[in-house]
Amino acid sequence: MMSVLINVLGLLLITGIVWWFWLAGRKSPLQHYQESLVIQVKDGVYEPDRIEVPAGREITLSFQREDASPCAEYVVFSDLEISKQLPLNHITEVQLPKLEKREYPFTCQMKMYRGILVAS
Ligand SMILES: [Cu+2]
Repeated sequence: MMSVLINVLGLLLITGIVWWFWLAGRKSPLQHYQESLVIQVKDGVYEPDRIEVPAGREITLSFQREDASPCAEYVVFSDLEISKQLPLNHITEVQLPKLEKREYPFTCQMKMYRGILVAS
């Protein structure tokens, strides 16, 4: 009887893990860039975290950090060598240079927060 219970629990655990990774691997919808867009930084995610931006012209992204943990303190565009400090509960603008038509990841300094710019 006990072993049946343990098997059921094991099965539930595996299902839970698979479910978790399926959710984690799911892509959020692509958000079109507009100047009024403000990217929220909270609960471990950028919202939105996939943004379609125009290639070939300079744009400004706005970040609003609501996560007090040091993890969220910087946003880093490693391919562009841009790193910007985000004061808490504040909207911070990040100027980007002209982009090529490709994807540019942006993360926190520890890469827990992850987002992607799709320049097209
Ligand atoms: Cu972090």
